[in-house]
Amino acid sequence: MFEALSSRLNGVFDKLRRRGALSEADVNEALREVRIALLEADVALPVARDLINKVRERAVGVEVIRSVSPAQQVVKIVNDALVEALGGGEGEEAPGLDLNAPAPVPILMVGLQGSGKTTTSGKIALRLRTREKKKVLLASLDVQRPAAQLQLQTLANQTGVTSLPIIPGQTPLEIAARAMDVARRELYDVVILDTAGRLSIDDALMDEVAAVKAATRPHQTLLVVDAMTGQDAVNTARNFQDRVGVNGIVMTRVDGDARGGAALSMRAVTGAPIRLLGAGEKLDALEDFHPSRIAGRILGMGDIVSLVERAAETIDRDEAEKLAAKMQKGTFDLEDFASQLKQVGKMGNLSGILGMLPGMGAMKDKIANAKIDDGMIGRQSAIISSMTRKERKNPDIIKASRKKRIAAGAGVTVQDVNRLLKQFDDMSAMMKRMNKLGQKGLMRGGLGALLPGMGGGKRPF
Ligand SMILES: Nc1nc2c(ncn2[C@@H]2O[C@H](COP(=O)(O)OP(=O)(O)O)[C@@H](O)[C@H]2O)c(=O)[nH]1
Ligand SMILES: [Mg+2]
Repeated sequence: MFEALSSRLNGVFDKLRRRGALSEADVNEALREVRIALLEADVALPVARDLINKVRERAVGVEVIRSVSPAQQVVKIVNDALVEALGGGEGEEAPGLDLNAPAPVPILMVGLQGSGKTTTSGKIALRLRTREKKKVLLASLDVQRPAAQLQLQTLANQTGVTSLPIIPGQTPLEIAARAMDVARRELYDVVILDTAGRLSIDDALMDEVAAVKAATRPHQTLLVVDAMTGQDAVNTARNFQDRVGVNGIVMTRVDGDARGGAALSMRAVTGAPIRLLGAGEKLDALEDFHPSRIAGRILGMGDIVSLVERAAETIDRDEAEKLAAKMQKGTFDLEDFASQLKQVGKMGNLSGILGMLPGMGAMKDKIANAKIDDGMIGRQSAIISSMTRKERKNPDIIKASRKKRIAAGAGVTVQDVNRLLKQFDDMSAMMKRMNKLGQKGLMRGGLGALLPGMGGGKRPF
């Protein structure tokens, strides 16, 4: 669905890549074109504006990475901004369905008529039955169209799951209550409640859906939207979010030639993640939504993105290796400590940098949980900055009066200075111990010692 946007953006970046060094004007010109491309793809205006601003901010401050061109870096920056707009980043990859609740887990399907609710209900049922071995009950609450309940029953037969027996004359609320009742008694894992749509948003529809939601307290309320409807899909989503409240979006008809902007706007407009994509009429045409893969599809420049990623990693690896060598020689001083802090601060994400070092896999999660406080890194850097060169090379000379001066210069307390010196001491002591363990252990311990609450030098090896 992103073909048009993709080829527009490709054009922009091709032009950019033909330049060597990029001036600010080059970047601005490229961003103007990216903005137009986004708007033409039906990305909501505020969303496009945010995305461009984010990219501009990051492109300006970008550090030059040797072995990749500035244009390539801009591609990577745009890629990352797209991933974020699509709801990705920070380890959030393919949210999928959330079924983490006591059985029977109710899933409520809502949306306009013809958006694909009933079809998607069947698709989800099939997936849950086959992939996750769940016992699924399908129930149609659509009493608007005479054939609607039969349509779901047919789908249920095709997918090999049970559908709630039809009792003519029941209201949607009565059907929902009966479905939950049957599910509880017959020990179903999941109940999918397929509601009636309308041609457009109206109060009766919203009230009905809201009443069903209140009565069944679904764990997932999935809004089904038709990607082909572009901006309208976004408006529909905003409406449903305001009046019913949804916690997931399924975008259907992505197999068509929709312009894709709706997908890019959904997260920003509704706050809810796109969880699944409908990519055809067949019952197995259901896909997980992977923000980074989608961004990759839009930009079509996966090779550049990974090139820049690798190059950025190399820099930090070089730096880390240099530090490790110093540690080994025993010449690691507070200046190196500061440079290590800077590296950590620059990466923003400690688990990123640590993850590159050998043997760090197991620690990564712990680190992610440790919640490194940016302020701490800033404070520590400030403390080291207000030392003299001599003090940094030889921390032992830092006694009470120097500590007072340093603390005042960095705007911290003497305790803060003491804490930093202690940390450095621990680290030095650990390095001596670890000299026996070889470089791999050194790098591990060196960086690990920076982490608050991880034991620093006291961590057993
Ligand atoms: N191409 C395509 N068609 C779809 C998709 N999802 C649903 N449809 C079709 O859209 C039409 C309406 O679907 P339906 O599930 O009845 O919509 P509902 O009114 O929301 O329940 C049907 O003809 C479906 O086959 C999809 O992902 N791709
Ligand atoms: Mg239907």
